[in-house]
Amino acid sequence: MEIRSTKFVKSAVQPAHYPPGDLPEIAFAGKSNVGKSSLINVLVNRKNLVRTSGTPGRTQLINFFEVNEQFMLVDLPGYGFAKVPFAIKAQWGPMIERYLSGRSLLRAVVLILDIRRVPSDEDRQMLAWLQAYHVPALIVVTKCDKVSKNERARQAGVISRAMGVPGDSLLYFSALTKEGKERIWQELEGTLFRSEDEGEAAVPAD
Ligand SMILES: Nc1nc2c(ncn2[C@@H]2O[C@H](COP(=O)(O)OP(=O)(O)OP(=O)(O)O)[C@@H](O)[C@H]2O)c(=O)[nH]1
Ligand SMILES: [Mg+2]
Repeated sequence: MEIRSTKFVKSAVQPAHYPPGDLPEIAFAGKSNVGKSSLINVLVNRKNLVRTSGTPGRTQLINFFEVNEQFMLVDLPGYGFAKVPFAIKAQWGPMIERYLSGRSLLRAVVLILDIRRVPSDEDRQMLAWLQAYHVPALIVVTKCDKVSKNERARQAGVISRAMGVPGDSLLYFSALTKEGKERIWQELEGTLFRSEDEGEAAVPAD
């Protein structure tokens, strides 16, 4: 993917505040501090388009970023961080669920998991939501620079079993080494630019 332009468009909580227009969207979801914002920055070759932080729970709104005036990348607030104030946590579920269930421009969600962790109930809940709303999910396992090849293979088994997905459907990534970046773009481009009527080509006209 050649990145020609990127810009922050806006933050939103409610549908009325989502950006107008008709650009297709890819959203990024995952536990707080898992590396969602870092993944977006690597994908668009920017160090700081999206703010990253050592403090979990930094991203608390839905943030929309426009790429190449062609599509949007959407950074969703992370879940599962205990120290986020109650009022924000209470707002989180409805905010995310409204977006996932009602955003017709949403083409896919990248669900990000930490290679070192066993997926949580919230990770599984997120995948279940996506399946319930028929949103294609791409599972990216990140922070791969932090484990050995053996550990990676072991964790791949743990993660695929916990999520109930085939092991070979997981994509591996590291924001540090940028491993996996091109592969993730290939998947995203396929989702973003697949023509509307593809798949119907084999059906006879009459
Ligand atoms: N070693 C390593 N560190 C990473 C990687 N990805 C992210 N980090 C670090 O993990 C921390 C959190 O990264 P963010 O990208 O801010 O995570 P986030 O999921 O957007 O966090 P919230 O917005 O708070 O939910 C930062 O200190 C990053 O530098 C990675 O692939 N490898
Ligand atoms: Mg973030």
